[in-house]
Amino acid sequence: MEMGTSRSDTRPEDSHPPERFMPLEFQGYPEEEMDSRAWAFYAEMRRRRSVRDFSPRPVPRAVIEACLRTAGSAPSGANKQPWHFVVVTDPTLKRRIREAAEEEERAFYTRRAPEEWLQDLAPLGTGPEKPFLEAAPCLIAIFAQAYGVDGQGRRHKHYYVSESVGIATGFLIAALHHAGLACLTHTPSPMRFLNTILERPPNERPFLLLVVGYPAEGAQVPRIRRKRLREFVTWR
Ligand code: IYR
Repeated sequence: MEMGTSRSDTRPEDSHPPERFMPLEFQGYPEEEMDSRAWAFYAEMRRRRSVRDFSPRPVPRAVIEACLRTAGSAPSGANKQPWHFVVVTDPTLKRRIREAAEEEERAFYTRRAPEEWLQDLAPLGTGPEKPFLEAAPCLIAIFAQAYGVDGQGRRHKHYYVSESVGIATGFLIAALHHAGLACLTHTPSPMRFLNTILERPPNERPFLLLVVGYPAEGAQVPRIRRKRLREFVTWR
């Protein structure tokens, strides 16, 4: 051993493993500013509406990617991030998705849906025709990974998958709206056809199809009523 180098220099506890914790970067605000920020965010979010009538105007890829980064920042069970997003802009793929979705929707509207469900949908004016799946410039198919698969094909567990993917989807919808895009949460059911068309593996289950773009000129949306705060919140 060289002079001046103590034995402890080489002991494992003195080598520096990567630290597991780091200081939180937290941005706090004075209460008045908290209040105005919270109200400003609400004012922006309450303008969001589900849009079914899209302009063909293409959407900037960089904007979609930034919004997807926001989605990918969502909390998830054991930080497994059990989601995959397929961004579809290819007209042929969009047409195939429309055809497959409309087939399921025809079965839904003519046979599968109970009468009560059809009555609940009537005010929204939906039906089996889904022209927006071709008209909109961008579809984002969101997949939930029931389990993970590593490079060697070994499976590992994912936790709270629906909760995690639901939260990431909420982040994405908020980010798209904030960026100045419109979207529709579309759920053809069943939608396993998305695995075939988009070539996704069996551990991934289609969670939601987001239709993304700009509203068509003069787009109309149903008049809806949102519950008042006291109808959906209880303080104890
Ligand atoms: N998936 C069908 C039916 C539908 C179901 C619900 I719940 C909605 O809020 C809207 C539509 C469709 O997309 O038409």
